[in-house]
Amino acid sequence: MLLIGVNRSPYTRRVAITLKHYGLPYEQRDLSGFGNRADVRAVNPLGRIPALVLDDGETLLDSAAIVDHLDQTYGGSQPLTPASGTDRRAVLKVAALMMGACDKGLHAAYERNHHPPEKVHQPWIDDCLAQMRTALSAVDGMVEPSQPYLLLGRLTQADIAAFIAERLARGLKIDTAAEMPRLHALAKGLLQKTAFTSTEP
Ligand SMILES: N[C@@H](CCC(=O)N[C@@H](CS)C(=O)NCC(=O)O)C(=O)O
Repeated sequence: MLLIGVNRSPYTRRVAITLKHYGLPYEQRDLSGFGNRADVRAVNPLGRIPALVLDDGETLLDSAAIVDHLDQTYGGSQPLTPASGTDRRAVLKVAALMMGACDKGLHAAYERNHHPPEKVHQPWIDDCLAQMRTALSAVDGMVEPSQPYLLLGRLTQADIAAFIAERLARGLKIDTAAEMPRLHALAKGLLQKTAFTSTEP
């Protein structure tokens, strides 16, 4: 398999961690959505990373669709997203909150990075970061400090999404150690695992 994207993208890293967790061999092309527009659009007409090119040449787009495929195909009896029922809904809910938090964080970053200074609208940045904070705080409230994982007593896509969102938040100067200390500690613990360490950008 070929993963298109850089791991400093939270969406790409979500896929990279999933591939590593399942022990799947893959190559990676370190392309970024803004830095390598033509190359990325050749793979994904929307111009976004990540994309995953399967061994038969099929290309999957969007981290949610990619991890869904990986969980279904390689998850066996313990997929990172449970196949059905309340456990599946619980994992998908946390993943939705955390991936949405990443979206809001990136909207805030794009406002600053893609506008001339006189056109940057600070209230929009503040609003996006406030939404990111409330989503992170909600998940912080779900962390049981004595447990290494959020749900089901094992690693799930909820943990992976929480991890990448916490990392992005820190990159955006949100002090997660002070504001979301349980989530911060959970992410620190996850970084002991090879799938997380080996995908550091
Ligand atoms: N919903 C998508 C979001 C992907 C996304 O926004 N990727 C960013 C990089 S972090 C990107 O390629 N942005 C370029 C652009 O939107 O033009 C996913 O989960 O894969």
